[in-house]
Amino acid sequence: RPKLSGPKLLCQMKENVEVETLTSDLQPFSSLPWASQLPMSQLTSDLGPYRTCAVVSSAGSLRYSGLGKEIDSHDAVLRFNAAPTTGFEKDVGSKTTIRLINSQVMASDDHRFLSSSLYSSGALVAWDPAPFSADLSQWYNRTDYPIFTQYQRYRRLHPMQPFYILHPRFEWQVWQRIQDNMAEPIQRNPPSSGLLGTILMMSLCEVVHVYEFLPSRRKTELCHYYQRFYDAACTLGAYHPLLYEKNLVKRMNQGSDPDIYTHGRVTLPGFRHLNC
Ligand code: NCC
Repeated sequence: RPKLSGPKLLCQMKENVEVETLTSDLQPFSSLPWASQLPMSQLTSDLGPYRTCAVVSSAGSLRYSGLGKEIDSHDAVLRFNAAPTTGFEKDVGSKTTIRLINSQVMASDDHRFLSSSLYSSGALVAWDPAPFSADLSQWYNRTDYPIFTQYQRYRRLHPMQPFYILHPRFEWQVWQRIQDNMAEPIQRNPPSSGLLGTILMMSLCEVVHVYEFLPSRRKTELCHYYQRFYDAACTLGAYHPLLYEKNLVKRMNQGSDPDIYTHGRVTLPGFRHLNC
């Protein structure tokens, strides 16, 4: 299979991937008693468009980066899971426009999802590793973690905060883009939150800067900038096809290599203004 160049890869992504979220009128959810807790419209019609956006990976290499001001200067900032800003403003900034969380975070006691104020700024977007077929009824009855019960509980406590759930089709469309651009078969596990969030922001923004997804010279085995835990698998991947995701992002990058090396910064175009 011929290796697609950056511009072709970007166009393939734009044409084959659609950020889709669950809405209250979607079957089988529409016939459930709690359907009205789901948003009436799509995330992409409610949020943005933004001019500049920052995606902040949770990588340990953000520690001592001093990137906080630069990150906050964007019109919108996306963060992941339980990644905090308090106490780390100098390195990661303090603005949170969107927080993308996996269903494990919503379910585990450690993250105090229902009670911590960490999750209360900006819009929330949740996802769950659904079966490959992405059949909604099948998924609903067998989610990886109890995403739907936790969603209902959270909505009751914070009814005014925008909160979306990604359609599993989206995660598998992104997965297919990775697989179609790799010579070898990759594991059938969904992409990491990092890549899902990056594609999400490319759908809402004119320019997207992704920080420390492709590691800079600060590359470290420290897993997260906010925790004293060391594991190289956080950067290289185990469950997620993370190394392949990074390969793909490297090929789509429109910024320079020194930008990666010194700032851990990748520059990606938004889909809207991309000429294909
Ligand atoms: O670690 P996690 O991801 O929350 O990180 C968010 C995204 O940042 C990128 N990253 C992170 C660390 C690192 N050293 N390098 C990186 O590039 C990745 O793109 C990552 O997706 C997830 O994807 O949702 C993940 O979630 C954690 C965990 O569930 C949450 O942090 C909550 O504790 C997963 N860890 C485990 O299951 C143990 C991780 O595999 C993926």
